[in-house]
Amino acid sequence: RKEMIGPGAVILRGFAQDPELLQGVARVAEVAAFRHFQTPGGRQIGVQMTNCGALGWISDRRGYRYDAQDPLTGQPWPAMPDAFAALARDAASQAGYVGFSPDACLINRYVPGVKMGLHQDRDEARMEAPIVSVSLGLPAMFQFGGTDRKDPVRRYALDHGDVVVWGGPARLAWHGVLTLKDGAHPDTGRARINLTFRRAA
Ligand code: MD5
Ligand code: FE
Repeated sequence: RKEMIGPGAVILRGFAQDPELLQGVARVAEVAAFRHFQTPGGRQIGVQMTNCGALGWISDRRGYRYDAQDPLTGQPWPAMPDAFAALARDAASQAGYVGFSPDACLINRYVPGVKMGLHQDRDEARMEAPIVSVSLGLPAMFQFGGTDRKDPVRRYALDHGDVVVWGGPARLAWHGVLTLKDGAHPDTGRARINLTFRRAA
Protein backbone atom coordinates (compact mmCIF):
# COMPACT_ATOMS: atom_id res chain seq x y z
CA ARG A 1 0.00 0.00 0.00
CA LYS A 2 1.21 3.40 -1.02
CA GLU A 3 0.42 6.26 1.35
CA MET A 4 1.23 9.82 0.22
CA ILE A 5 2.06 11.85 3.31
CA GLY A 6 3.05 15.10 1.62
CA PRO A 7 4.61 16.49 -1.54
CA GLY A 8 7.48 14.13 -2.39
CA ALA A 9 6.96 11.81 0.61
CA VAL A 10 5.50 8.30 0.29
CA ILE A 11 5.12 5.48 2.83
CA LEU A 12 5.21 1.94 1.41
CA ARG A 13 3.68 -0.07 4.23
CA GLY A 14 5.27 -3.49 4.76
CA PHE A 15 7.46 -3.16 1.66
CA ALA A 16 10.60 -4.53 3.38
CA GLN A 17 10.01 -8.21 4.13
CA ASP A 18 13.32 -9.77 3.12
CA PRO A 19 15.03 -11.58 6.07
CA GLU A 20 18.32 -10.80 4.30
CA LEU A 21 17.98 -7.22 5.51
CA LEU A 22 18.53 -8.03 9.20
CA GLN A 23 21.10 -10.68 8.29
CA GLY A 24 22.91 -7.98 6.34
CA VAL A 25 22.80 -5.62 9.32
CA ALA A 26 24.35 -8.32 11.51
CA ARG A 27 27.12 -8.95 8.97
CA VAL A 28 27.89 -5.24 8.59
CA ALA A 29 28.01 -4.80 12.39
CA GLU A 30 30.57 -7.61 12.75
CA VAL A 31 33.03 -5.53 10.72
CA ALA A 32 31.84 -1.99 11.50
CA ALA A 33 30.38 -2.08 15.01
CA PHE A 34 27.46 0.08 16.14
CA ARG A 35 28.80 3.04 18.07
CA HIS A 36 27.74 6.41 19.51
CA PHE A 37 29.23 9.29 17.54
CA GLN A 38 30.11 12.59 19.21
CA THR A 39 28.45 15.78 18.03
CA PRO A 40 30.57 18.78 17.04
CA GLY A 41 29.42 20.26 20.37
CA GLY A 42 30.98 17.32 22.24
CA ARG A 43 27.82 15.46 23.20
CA GLN A 44 27.08 11.83 22.45
CA ILE A 45 24.38 10.95 19.91
CA GLY A 46 21.80 8.64 21.57
CA VAL A 47 21.21 6.55 18.46
CA GLN A 48 23.94 3.97 17.74
CA MET A 49 25.18 4.08 14.16
CA THR A 50 27.19 2.25 11.57
CA ASN A 51 27.36 2.36 7.77
CA CYS A 52 27.81 0.29 4.66
CA GLY A 53 28.47 1.26 1.06
CA ALA A 54 31.14 3.47 -0.50
CA LEU A 55 30.48 6.36 1.88
CA GLY A 56 29.38 6.49 5.52
CA TRP A 57 27.91 9.35 7.53
CA ILE A 58 30.06 10.23 10.52
CA SER A 59 30.13 12.88 13.24
CA ASP A 60 32.87 14.05 15.57
CA ARG A 61 34.22 17.27 17.09
CA ARG A 62 35.18 18.43 13.59
CA GLY A 63 31.63 18.18 12.24
CA TYR A 64 29.20 16.01 10.29
CA ARG A 65 30.37 14.56 6.98
CA TYR A 66 30.62 11.52 4.72
CA ASP A 67 33.81 9.46 4.71
CA ALA A 68 34.91 6.32 2.87
CA GLN A 69 36.57 4.91 6.01
CA ASP A 70 35.25 3.73 9.35
CA PRO A 71 37.00 5.96 11.91
CA LEU A 72 37.04 3.05 14.41
CA THR A 73 39.08 0.75 12.19
CA GLY A 74 40.57 2.95 9.46
CA GLN A 75 39.13 0.44 6.97
CA PRO A 76 36.61 1.11 4.19
CA TRP A 77 32.98 0.65 5.23
CA PRO A 78 31.66 -2.83 4.40
CA ALA A 79 30.07 -3.16 0.97
CA MET A 80 26.35 -2.60 0.72
CA PRO A 81 24.68 -6.04 0.68
CA ASP A 82 22.93 -6.77 -2.64
CA ALA A 83 19.57 -7.11 -0.88
CA PHE A 84 19.94 -3.55 0.51
CA ALA A 85 20.69 -1.92 -2.83
CA ALA A 86 17.89 -3.88 -4.54
CA LEU A 87 15.33 -2.87 -1.93
CA ALA A 88 16.34 0.80 -2.06
CA ARG A 89 16.12 0.85 -5.85
CA ASP A 90 12.73 -0.92 -5.93
CA ALA A 91 11.23 1.34 -3.24
CA ALA A 92 12.46 4.52 -4.98
CA SER A 93 11.05 3.26 -8.26
CA GLN A 94 7.63 2.59 -6.65
CA ALA A 95 7.67 6.21 -5.50
CA GLY A 96 8.52 7.50 -8.96
CA TYR A 97 12.31 7.82 -8.70
CA VAL A 98 13.66 5.49 -11.37
CA GLY A 99 17.36 4.62 -11.30
CA PHE A 100 18.13 5.39 -7.64
CA SER A 101 21.60 4.06 -6.91
CA PRO A 102 22.61 4.83 -3.30
CA ASP A 103 26.30 5.09 -2.43
CA ALA A 104 25.67 5.39 1.33
CA CYS A 105 23.61 3.43 3.83
CA LEU A 106 23.50 4.76 7.38
CA ILE A 107 22.25 2.16 9.86
CA ASN A 108 20.64 3.62 12.98
CA ARG A 109 19.94 1.52 16.08
CA TYR A 110 17.42 2.83 18.62
CA VAL A 111 16.80 1.23 21.99
CA PRO A 112 13.87 2.20 24.26
CA GLY A 113 14.31 5.72 25.65
CA VAL A 114 16.30 6.97 22.65
CA LYS A 115 15.04 9.63 20.22
CA MET A 116 16.31 11.65 17.27
CA GLY A 117 15.56 15.36 17.53
CA LEU A 118 14.14 17.43 14.67
CA HIS A 119 16.75 18.05 11.99
CA GLN A 120 17.28 18.31 8.23
CA ASP A 121 19.52 15.99 6.19
CA ARG A 122 21.79 18.37 4.33
CA ASP A 123 25.22 16.74 4.31
CA GLU A 124 24.68 15.11 0.91
CA ALA A 125 26.07 16.52 -2.34
CA ARG A 126 23.16 15.23 -4.44
CA MET A 127 19.91 16.78 -3.23
CA GLU A 128 18.05 15.73 -6.40
CA ALA A 129 18.25 12.07 -5.30
CA PRO A 130 15.62 10.82 -2.84
CA ILE A 131 16.33 9.25 0.54
CA VAL A 132 14.90 5.79 1.21
CA SER A 133 14.30 4.88 4.86
CA VAL A 134 13.55 1.32 6.05
CA SER A 135 12.12 0.64 9.53
CA LEU A 136 12.76 -2.74 11.17
CA GLY A 137 11.90 -4.05 14.63
CA LEU A 138 10.16 -1.99 17.29
CA PRO A 139 7.61 0.58 16.11
CA ALA A 140 8.44 4.29 16.22
CA MET A 141 6.61 7.60 15.94
CA PHE A 142 8.10 9.66 13.15
CA GLN A 143 7.73 13.46 13.05
CA PHE A 144 7.58 15.15 9.68
CA GLY A 145 7.34 18.89 9.15
CA GLY A 146 8.11 21.33 6.36
CA THR A 147 11.23 22.95 4.99
CA ASP A 148 10.97 25.70 7.62
CA ARG A 149 11.89 24.80 11.19
CA LYS A 150 8.68 26.42 12.40
CA ASP A 151 6.34 24.57 10.01
CA PRO A 152 3.82 22.35 11.81
CA VAL A 153 4.80 18.69 12.19
CA ARG A 154 2.66 15.61 11.68
CA ARG A 155 3.29 12.25 13.28
CA TYR A 156 3.30 8.86 11.56
CA ALA A 157 3.67 5.44 13.18
CA LEU A 158 6.36 3.42 11.40
CA ASP A 159 6.29 -0.34 11.89
CA HIS A 160 8.52 -3.26 11.01
CA GLY A 161 8.85 -3.43 7.23
CA ASP A 162 7.63 0.10 6.47
CA VAL A 163 9.65 2.01 3.89
CA VAL A 164 9.50 5.78 3.37
CA VAL A 165 10.77 7.56 0.28
CA TRP A 166 11.59 11.26 0.65
CA GLY A 167 12.30 13.29 -2.43
CA GLY A 168 11.59 16.56 -4.17
CA PRO A 169 10.13 19.11 -1.75
CA ALA A 170 10.30 16.58 1.14
CA ARG A 171 14.03 16.07 0.74
CA LEU A 172 14.83 19.04 2.97
CA ALA A 173 11.89 18.68 5.37
CA TRP A 174 12.51 18.84 9.11
CA HIS A 175 12.02 15.45 10.73
CA GLY A 176 12.76 13.38 13.81
CA VAL A 177 11.88 10.27 15.78
CA LEU A 178 10.06 10.44 19.13
CA THR A 179 11.44 8.58 22.14
CA LEU A 180 11.25 4.85 21.45
CA LYS A 181 8.79 3.05 23.71
CA ASP A 182 9.82 -0.07 25.55
CA GLY A 183 8.94 -3.37 23.92
CA ALA A 184 10.40 -6.39 22.21
CA HIS A 185 10.22 -7.45 18.58
CA PRO A 186 10.70 -11.10 17.54
CA ASP A 187 13.32 -10.16 14.93
CA THR A 188 15.30 -7.38 16.66
CA GLY A 189 14.62 -7.73 20.38
CA ARG A 190 14.46 -4.44 22.29
CA ALA A 191 15.52 -2.29 19.36
CA ARG A 192 14.48 -0.47 16.22
CA ILE A 193 16.80 -0.54 13.23
CA ASN A 194 16.54 2.10 10.51
CA LEU A 195 18.36 1.83 7.21
CA THR A 196 18.76 5.20 5.47
CA PHE A 197 19.85 5.03 1.84
CA ARG A 198 21.31 8.14 0.27
CA ARG A 199 23.23 9.41 -2.71
CA ALA A 200 25.98 11.31 -0.89
CA ALA A 201 28.48 11.99 -3.69
C1 MD5 B 1 15.20 7.26 11.30
N1 MD5 B 1 16.74 8.75 10.26
O1 MD5 B 1 14.09 6.77 11.41
C2 MD5 B 1 15.36 8.40 10.33
C3 MD5 B 1 14.84 7.96 9.01
C4 MD5 B 1 18.59 10.20 9.86
C5 MD5 B 1 17.14 9.99 10.07
O2 MD5 B 1 16.39 10.94 10.05
O3 MD5 B 1 18.97 11.32 9.47
O4 MD5 B 1 19.37 9.24 10.05
S1 MD5 B 1 15.37 8.94 7.58
C6 MD5 B 1 14.09 10.13 7.49
C7 MD5 B 1 14.17 11.29 6.52
C8 MD5 B 1 15.24 11.49 5.70
C9 MD5 B 1 15.22 12.58 4.82
C10 MD5 B 1 14.14 13.44 4.76
C11 MD5 B 1 13.11 13.20 5.62
C12 MD5 B 1 13.11 12.14 6.49
N2 MD5 B 1 12.02 14.06 5.60
O5 MD5 B 1 11.87 14.83 4.67
O6 MD5 B 1 11.20 13.99 6.56
O7 MD5 B 1 16.20 6.87 11.93
FE1 FE C 1 17.38 12.57 9.05
